[in-house]
Amino acid sequence: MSGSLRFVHAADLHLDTPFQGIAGPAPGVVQALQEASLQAWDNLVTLTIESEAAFLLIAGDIYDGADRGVRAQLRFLDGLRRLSAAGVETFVVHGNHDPLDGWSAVKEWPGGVTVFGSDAVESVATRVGRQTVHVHGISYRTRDVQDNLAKGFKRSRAKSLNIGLLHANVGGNAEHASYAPCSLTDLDAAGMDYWALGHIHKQQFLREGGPWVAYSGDTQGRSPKPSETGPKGALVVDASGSTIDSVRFEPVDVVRFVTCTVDVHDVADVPALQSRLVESVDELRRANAERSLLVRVVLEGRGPVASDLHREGAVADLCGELRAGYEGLDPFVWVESIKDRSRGGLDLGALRERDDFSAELLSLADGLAADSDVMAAFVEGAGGMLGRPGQVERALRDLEAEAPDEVMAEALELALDGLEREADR
Ligand SMILES: [Mn+2]
Repeated sequence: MSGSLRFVHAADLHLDTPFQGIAGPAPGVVQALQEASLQAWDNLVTLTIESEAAFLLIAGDIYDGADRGVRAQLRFLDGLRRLSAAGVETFVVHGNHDPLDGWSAVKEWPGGVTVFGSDAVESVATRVGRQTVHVHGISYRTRDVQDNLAKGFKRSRAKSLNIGLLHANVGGNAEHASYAPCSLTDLDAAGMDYWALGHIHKQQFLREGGPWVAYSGDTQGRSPKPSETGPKGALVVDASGSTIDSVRFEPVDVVRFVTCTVDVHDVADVPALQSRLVESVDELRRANAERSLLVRVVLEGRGPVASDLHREGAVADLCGELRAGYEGLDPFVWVESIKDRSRGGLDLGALRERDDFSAELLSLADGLAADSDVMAAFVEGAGGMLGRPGQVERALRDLEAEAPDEVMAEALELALDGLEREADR
């Protein structure tokens, strides 16, 4: 198409990232994870070249830490050289994970690479065919930038494509640190046609046109957290003049974190649950073909199998069986963990009507549930009473900062389950 141009927007490469929160992976999985962020970068370079993009935008956090490793830097440079040799320009800003005050092994960049400074927003004009494109950007000088950097951006010329390249928390996303905080209104005021943002790892569009405001997300998932699961990649953008025609997501990730949620309400027993899990994981494999998978299984709902799962070691054994079933596959499947949030098939209504210890326990819990502050204090106090604070802290952290009422519900369920099982004997 004459008069049109294509570019690729990526961010948060976190090259050589240490992976977090993954329970005891097999050796092959560890190795694959160590390579994953670097391979995702290679894939991004290939995607950019093969899609015949004119330039690549990288919106910060190329490296994971300010003390960037040589391995990550050499791999990054290698990709930039490939882009340069293919005639593709690259525009880079640095973010909170890789501010300019960090150490750099690279003193000279290949031709066609622009690294924006941190003193003020810089504007670079580049020719793409018969069009001029203005890319505006600014890097973090140091990790903790609290200035509203968006306010320094200003459109260059009315008719050409204007792009803002920035690493920032727009709109106060509470799940991410509030670096370079700004609002959508600040971004609008700058008069850009496209905002290429980095920092938020979940791909999202804050606005689809007038102007486009996009987070590409990170290029490789890093943990089982919700913002790190699912396909990870870059945005391929087509524009004509100052109009954005289309924006499409392309995955470049190598290992994908996925969540397999199963409701146990109609699962009769442990073997039935195992079959159900294999079915669900196989479905995930089909949906994510060609990617290695790190699967977190979450069991929820109320059903008879829950009390079997609450037995010592049951969940760990089930996890081991699942792992064994997927051993030796390429791309691999690794069941990272099973989070058991299932509840037994207890009839709480009937239980409340009784006149025994279970009923009294439930009544005590109902009383606590009436006041959330009292409940929170109780949960904290109960942890201290167990006398092994380290272990309790770990257990509570494992509940992933669940609200006190959820911790309470789980504790109550376990206690009632145990009491009822004793009564059955
Ligand atoms: Mn990041």
